[in-house]
Amino acid sequence: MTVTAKQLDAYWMPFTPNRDFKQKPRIITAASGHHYTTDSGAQVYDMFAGLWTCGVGHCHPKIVEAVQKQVAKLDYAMAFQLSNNLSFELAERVVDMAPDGFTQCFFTNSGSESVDTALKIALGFHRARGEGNRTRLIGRERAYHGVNFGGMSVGGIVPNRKIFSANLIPGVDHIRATMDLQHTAFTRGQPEWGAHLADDLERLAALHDGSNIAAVIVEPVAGSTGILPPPVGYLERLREICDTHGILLIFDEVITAFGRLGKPFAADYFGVLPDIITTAKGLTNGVIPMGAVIVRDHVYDAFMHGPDKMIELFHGYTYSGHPVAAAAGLATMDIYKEEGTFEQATALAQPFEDLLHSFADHDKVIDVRNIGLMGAIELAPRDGAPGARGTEMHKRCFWEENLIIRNGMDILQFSPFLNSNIDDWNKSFDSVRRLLDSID
Ligand code: PXG
Ligand code: PLP
Repeated sequence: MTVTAKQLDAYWMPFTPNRDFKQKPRIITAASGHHYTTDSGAQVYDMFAGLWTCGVGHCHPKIVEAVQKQVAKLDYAMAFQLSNNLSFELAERVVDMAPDGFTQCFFTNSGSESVDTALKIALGFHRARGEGNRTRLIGRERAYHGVNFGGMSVGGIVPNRKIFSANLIPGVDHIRATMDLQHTAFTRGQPEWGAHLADDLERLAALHDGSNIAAVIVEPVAGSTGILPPPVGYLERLREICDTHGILLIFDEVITAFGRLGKPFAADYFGVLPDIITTAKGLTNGVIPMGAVIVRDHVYDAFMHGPDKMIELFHGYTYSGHPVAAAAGLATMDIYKEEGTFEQATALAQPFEDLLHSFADHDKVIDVRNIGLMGAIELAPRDGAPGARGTEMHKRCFWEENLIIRNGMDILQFSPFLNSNIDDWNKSFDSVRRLLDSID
């Protein structure tokens, strides 16, 4: 092992059972293309593309070169009242790729920061237009919007909120999650059932009066809570209700942006236009931390009033628009275009769906869900031990099959590369089946 006991002890790992992990650590020391190398030299196939991050594969030579060059040329430049050329170049590329009408981009360093930035922009937008009473924020149950206080508050994951219950930001409500296995189990793509759940927003608008609501934030496809594609008509209905009441619609596209559904954004895929889009992950292929909040012109324009020598939005990060991250982002945008990454992802969606749904009749499987290159196989929990079966699958895939899959409790999740080889998938799903047959 490359890591000493003292080193292992020193690192408090994120979203990981530390004591269990440190008994038998799973440590990656290198990566190339679609494989990791472990500290014992094993080649492991990555069926999660990093953590939804590395769509075009690991250590893509074009990104590596861009980062190496940039770090030697301009390592950092003050981000407030000064900037670097690459941040502007990347902003232009991102808004050009975004749906029509998206005209500005604010840089952050992660999805969590993008979400909190978007919520602050929404509140500032209404205040700037003289509607400072619009302060309520609406999230959804079973949503993940990162771990900062705003995102956690609009999020809907109980363990993430539990110990902070008294400190979540005030004035937040949640609409219901869109999934109900009784109606939706084993659906391929978007379920027919569930558009009516968007009417929860109408109910909250009636309760609070719509004129007090600033924004609604949803993941177009809920990702980390187990791949929940939106019911047919659901996002359209949300948009409609937002329009009726003057509420801003925020799509949290930290996972879905940059090709995961075979389009630049989920907004393109579903043909529904939000007012604000949050991104991270695929913006730089995960190589350097970076996120972006993309807004439509009316949102930016609302801030561009008042004394023109004054800061319009009192918000920003030391590393907003970091030049090395921007270099990674620019190289990533080049690759998406030159390699036709989104077209590759589109072509892979059907074979991916078919492979996933070949598990539908397995006796341990209670649901299979998929859209684009996001997929989940939900296992029946073991009696009295929810999550145990899923966690065992994750660990045994790694140790016995040299394969990375992710589990959220008993939901096995798959986020393959946008430029995957189907042969690798066939092997990977054979591995999953072998283990699923053999575990309790
Ligand atoms: N919003 C969404 C929709 C996300 O998926 C975040 C915000 C937060 O991003 P950062 O960069 O702050 O982590 C995310 C992140 C999983 C998993 O298990 C998903 C995420 C992160 C970690 C694990 O699916 N998504
Ligand atoms: N805390 C302190 C003491 C700081 O000086 C700063 C930034 O200057 C921050 C937090 C915020 O850091 P960042 O801009 O990297 O988010």
